[in-house]
Amino acid sequence: MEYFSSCPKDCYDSCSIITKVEDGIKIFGNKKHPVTSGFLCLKSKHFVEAHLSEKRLKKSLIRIGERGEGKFKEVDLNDALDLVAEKIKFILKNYGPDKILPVEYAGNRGLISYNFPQRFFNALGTLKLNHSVCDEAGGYALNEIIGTSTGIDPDNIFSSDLIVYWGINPAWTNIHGWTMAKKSGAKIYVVDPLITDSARGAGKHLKIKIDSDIYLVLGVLNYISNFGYKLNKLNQITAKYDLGKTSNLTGLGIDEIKEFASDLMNSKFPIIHIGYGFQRKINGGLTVKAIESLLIALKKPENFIYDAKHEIDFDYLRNKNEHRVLVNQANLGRELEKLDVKMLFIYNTNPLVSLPNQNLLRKILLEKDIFIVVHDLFLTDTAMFADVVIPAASFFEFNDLVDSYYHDYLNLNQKIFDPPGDAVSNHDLFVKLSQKLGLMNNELFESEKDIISRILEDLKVNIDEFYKNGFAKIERRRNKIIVNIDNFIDELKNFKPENRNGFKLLSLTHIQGISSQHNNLYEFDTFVRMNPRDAENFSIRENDEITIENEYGSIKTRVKIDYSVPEGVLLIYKGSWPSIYGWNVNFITTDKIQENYSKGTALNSTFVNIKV
Ligand SMILES: Nc1nc2c(c(=O)[nH]1)N[C@H]1C(S)=C(S)[C@@H](COP(=O)(O)OP(=O)(O)OC[C@H]3O[C@@H](n4cnc5c(=O)[nH]c(N)nc54)[C@H](O)[C@@H]3O)O[C@H]1N2
Ligand SMILES: Nc1nc2c(c(=O)[nH]1)N[C@H]1C(S)=C(S)[C@@H](COP(=O)(O)OP(=O)(O)OC[C@H]3O[C@@H](n4cnc5c(=O)[nH]c(N)nc54)[C@H](O)[C@@H]3O)O[C@H]1N2
Ligand SMILES: [Mo]
Repeated sequence: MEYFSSCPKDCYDSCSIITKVEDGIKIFGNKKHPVTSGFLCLKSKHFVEAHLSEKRLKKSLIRIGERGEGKFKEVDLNDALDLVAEKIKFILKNYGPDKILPVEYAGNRGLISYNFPQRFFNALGTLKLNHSVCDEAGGYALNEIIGTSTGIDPDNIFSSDLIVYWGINPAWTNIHGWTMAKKSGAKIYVVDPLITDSARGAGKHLKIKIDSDIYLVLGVLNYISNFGYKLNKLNQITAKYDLGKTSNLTGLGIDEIKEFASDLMNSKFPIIHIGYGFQRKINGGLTVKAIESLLIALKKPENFIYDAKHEIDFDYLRNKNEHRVLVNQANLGRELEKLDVKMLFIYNTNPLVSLPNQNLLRKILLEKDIFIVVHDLFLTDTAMFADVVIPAASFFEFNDLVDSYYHDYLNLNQKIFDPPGDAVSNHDLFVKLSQKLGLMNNELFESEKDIISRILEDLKVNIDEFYKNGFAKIERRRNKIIVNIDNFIDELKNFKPENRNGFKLLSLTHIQGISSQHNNLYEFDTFVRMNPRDAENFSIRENDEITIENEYGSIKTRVKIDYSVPEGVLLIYKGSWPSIYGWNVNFITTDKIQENYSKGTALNSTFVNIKV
């Protein structure tokens, strides 16, 4: 039998998958899907393995040991939900709904899996998480400077003659977009201080000094102003950045900068794909504005890719409640320190791996009297801290629709198997909880099937085609572009580059994992990578164990000497599970936030020292 699945992971590509169930389960990329185009990425290697894994949770767990110790007893789902419902009722009665915080994110981006649970929390009027650990700052920046963060449809890549990947490693994180770009025949630039696989595969790698992107933009703006591409209000600032000065500040050659600027001016259809990893810095939002200002000067402000919104009725999916108070995700430990929260309800996310400043977050969870519920497929580090753990279904076990923040195809995800044991989908969990709480609102009980029909009807999707192909193209939500560079100019005037002693620590995305997911199923890369010159200066050899420390904490790990990492920078991949490897990079990442950019994370603005 063949089914349509859809990758629901937090990734640009949102692939349409053909799942064949004969002797076992095999997955393939849907050949008809224009972005998936018949192949799947390396991380999909673990999807079937994760679904079938012996490590999957099949029973609910109730804590019997100390918090974090990982000692639980197995109970029936019904008993676990009774306990959770009683606790919620108690908190509602004695303290009020604003003492309950759902902590959730994009572990499953299915329209139902991601949004339906919010109907429950909206009905109760609980606190709400401000999702700020990923792309928030850059999105906010784009909205401020041009009124939208939704750029152009990547189907346009085939019409482009110049594609700039700025602060993104698409050969790893957006492999289908990268493949499209390579096929298009366009000249490809990668702007990155590291020699990534994308940099290796690009026509031109601008190996910029770390955190010097704003200078590159100012230098290019200065140069192209000679050819009539001007942002008049910026002239006073850009005038100071001639080619010589820009070359010094960025480490790029004068000819390289000139060639880049000329290519941008001469291109009929340039596209700049602005990445996510590099905007997780103190000046991240501002850098995104700077890159966009280049497109404004070129009179092509819409020619970027960042994220995408579609004409999907999210208010219907979540049943909006505008009165919920926001709690920031990127510095959750500090937020919980201030607030008197009584319950965390955690699903679709693994905060005790993924959030910065783990030492503080864990300390608060150990010290404060907070009841913790976790719904997950595995006994993650977060689940180890729970009072109640509920087993979750895999995406082969429920019906859903999956959109993309990159392309414009909505994918079908069909239920193929029943969940094992007591595992429940996000949808079914919140239906059951609503029943237990005696809630009456109809929207809390709407079936998967009805929600899917309503969304497809709303979007005017041709149903026959959709079920024949497994996907449909839908409308991108377009806001009018309204250029406003006034704030940007003020910020540039006050801009200070980050300067501190020690190494800059980048924690980046690995090709094989998907954030922390599946890192319990294979040997995760736990090396710290450093430049050979730095290693020599500290007399460090390959595989030596070193201590990396700062004001947030310290970790010990082994070194890989790697010339693709620039001097003065250390690189660790995100996502290792402390319960398996004893540490994770977030024990030393900063929980500083970009205050004026919707409190977006600055975790890649971490400075560390090393001890040999
Ligand atoms: N295989 C795989 N794909 C994924 C994911 C995954 O876990 N695995 N995760 C998904 C998610 S959640 C996200 S957010 C995206 C992230 O996708 P990306 O943004 O591609 O990921 P990062 O590796 O965090 O950062 C990208 C690049 O920014 C560069 N960079 C760092 N500092 C600077 C700088 O000062 N200037 C410039 N120009 N560049 C700099 C880094 O060297 C790095 O190569 O990927 C998604 N796709
Ligand atoms: N140091 C450092 N930290 C980072 C980053 C970095 O670059 N460096 N990147 C940040 C970024 S970009 C992101 S997006 C975040 C991601 O961080 P998280 O939001 O923690 O994402 P995942 O690690 O993918 O964890 C998702 C969890 O959801 C579970 N899950 C999957 N499907 C379902 C489901 O259907 N139902 C339920 N209930 N659970 C499910 C998975 O098993 C997994 O435990 O990490 C951030 N943290
Ligand atoms: Mo992300």
